[in-house]
Amino acid sequence: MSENLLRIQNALREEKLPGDAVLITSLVNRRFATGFASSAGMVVIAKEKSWFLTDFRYAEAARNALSGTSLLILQRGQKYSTLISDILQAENIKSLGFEDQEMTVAEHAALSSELSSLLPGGLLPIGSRLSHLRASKLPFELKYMRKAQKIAEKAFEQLLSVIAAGMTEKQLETELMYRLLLNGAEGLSFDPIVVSGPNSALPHGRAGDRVLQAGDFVTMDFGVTYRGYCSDMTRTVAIGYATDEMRKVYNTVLKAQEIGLEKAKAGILWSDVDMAARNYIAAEGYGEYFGHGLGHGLGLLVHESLDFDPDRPGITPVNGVVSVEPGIYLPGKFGVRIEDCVILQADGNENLTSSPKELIIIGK
Ligand SMILES: [Mn+2]
Repeated sequence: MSENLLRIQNALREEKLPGDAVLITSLVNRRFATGFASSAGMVVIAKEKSWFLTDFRYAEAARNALSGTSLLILQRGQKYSTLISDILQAENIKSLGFEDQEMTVAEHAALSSELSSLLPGGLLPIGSRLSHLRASKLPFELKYMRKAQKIAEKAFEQLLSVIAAGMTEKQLETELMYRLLLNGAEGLSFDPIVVSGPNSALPHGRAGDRVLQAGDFVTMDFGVTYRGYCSDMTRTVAIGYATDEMRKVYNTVLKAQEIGLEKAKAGILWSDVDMAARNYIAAEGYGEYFGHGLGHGLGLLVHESLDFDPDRPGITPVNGVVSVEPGIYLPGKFGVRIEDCVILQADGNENLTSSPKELIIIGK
């Protein structure tokens, strides 16, 4: 049985999740609870039992993948609420938690009209409690995230001998995506960012037809999934040469990242880590050019909450995974971002990222 399903059942028993049972409707939390990926389905988790509901398309795969969870297959024309009603009655479930942050108003209205009469204790919103559980990773999850990062790094290492003046951002992006998949990525954690020259001042710009040329910075921000778990990394390289200003900005970002990496650990306020890196960039005169957060949690999603305890907002979790990615973006000129991801531990962190960070000048 899935270890995360047991965590959810413990949370129900300890009343950290409201209700006699919880209904999981989102793709990410279905996968979190069961390890099984499907575009359609629901999971009902009670304190001792659980049920995976899906349709014909996933019946065979779910039967092979799931253990310790009962599988219920929707018949054609049947509604999920019919299967859920059967469970509620058979198991004497009187109150049901639901993912209020992952549901449309219309879906909630339908669920409410179909199930409320069976639930004297009500349909209870669970807020962000499953994302709190997700924030602190289990050993198997960390293993998948290390693997995802290794795949990305291998692709990046290969890409360094491919990048050249004369190719377009789009061509470079294609070369990157090809190598990510060839090296074992299950998928991409997000559409890569490949931006060059003045475009590198756009933190979330997309690759276009611009041709790489000497004197450019090229920023590449990318990640892959492995068994559902995401990696995320950013490197900025120069083409041909780098001016003194480019070197100064690059080294400022690198030093800010080192400050963040030095401070990142579990059990502290993440905002303090952010502030330490930010203060350094401001002291170097670039404060107004670093307008985004220092980092974000990641896991089954590439952007996840780092909060794991509603009573201690902003305090970092043991075995939380977080990016450390300062950047400086000078409009119309260039930008630099450097991103590693680390596993937070009580006494520091484990850096998942080992790709080099000294300034690489391509074709020099
Ligand atoms: Mn990131």
